[in-house]
Amino acid sequence: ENQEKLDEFQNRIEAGEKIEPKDWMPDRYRQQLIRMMSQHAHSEIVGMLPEGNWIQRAPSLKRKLVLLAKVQDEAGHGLYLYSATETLGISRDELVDQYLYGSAKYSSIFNYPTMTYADICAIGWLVDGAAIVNQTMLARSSYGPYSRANIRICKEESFHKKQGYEMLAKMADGTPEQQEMAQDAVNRWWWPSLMMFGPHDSDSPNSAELIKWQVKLKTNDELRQHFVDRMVMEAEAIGVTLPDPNLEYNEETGHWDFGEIPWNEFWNVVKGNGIMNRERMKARRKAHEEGEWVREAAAEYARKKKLRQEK
Ligand code: FAQ
Repeated sequence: ENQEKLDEFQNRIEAGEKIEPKDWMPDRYRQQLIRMMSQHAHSEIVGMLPEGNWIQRAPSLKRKLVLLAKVQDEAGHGLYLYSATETLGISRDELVDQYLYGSAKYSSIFNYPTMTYADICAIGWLVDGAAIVNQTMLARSSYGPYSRANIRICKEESFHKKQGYEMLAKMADGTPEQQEMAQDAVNRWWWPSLMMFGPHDSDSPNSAELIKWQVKLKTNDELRQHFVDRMVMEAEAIGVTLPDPNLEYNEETGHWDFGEIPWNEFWNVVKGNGIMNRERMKARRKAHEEGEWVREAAAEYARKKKLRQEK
């Protein structure tokens, strides 16, 4: 690639301009975006499973409506993100194929089981909370379509987080059994939510390049620290405890220090060996395969409609 073009591209990035689909971009920028945006899209789609598991067992009509709306929003996020990824010159079929039958990743967090209804509360608070921290940053990303998709996603995620936090607060203020359920869910989801931000910066091969191109504006560790600082306050406000004996306010840095993340567990999940990895993939493949007739019918309808219009 010609150095002049690369320099011009870098200057545009540094001037804060958005890169749009028809603009020139380095191949590597395109490949990195396809990797990251499709991983994000797949995560939204697979992320419907842990919560979908509880729609039929929601404790009240109100909770059921809220959860239905939330899960439906995740589907919408997946669809905007697939469309945004397609602007980079890859088809939806290829993306789905890489995800269901190839080696594309999705977020580690969705490979944990949802054991009680309190898990739905903890997911809203912690998982959507982590997603907002990450995606508010991505809403300023240099690639226009990704940035705009994240602006919309964050608006919806804020509602998701609020509903989770509100439910968890209610449980934490409920009967002793409810309090125990709330605390147990927080204990199980805390460390996996910290892992959502990815490996430490020193072990993150993609960060330097993504930051140079302002696809990411902050590093994995910076975002994780921001999340911890915020969650410590929010946990205290509703009377739940974060399961880390090493959490301690550091006067010098002005941040909360925290204990060692179980990285072995993280890499094990990323490699496909988490508790729910196999089941999640099986459910997604089944849905895709059983939905084939719907895709065929839609394509056939589109073909006939076009023929009619041409007459
Ligand atoms: N899980 O070099 P880095 C949601 C992989 S939120 C699995 O640091 P990078 C909302 C990484 O891909 C969740 N794999 O990578 C919701 C790379 O492998 P590769 C989705 C992970 O890109 C809430 C390798 O490790 N959000 O869905 C993870 O600089 C509730 C080395 O890592 C996004 O995807 C992980 N946690 O930083 C839905 C946001 N972390 O690909 C339903 C967009 C790292 O080279 C219910 N993505 N890996 O083979 C990002 O911000 C970034 O891609 C990171 C990783 C931060 C995930």
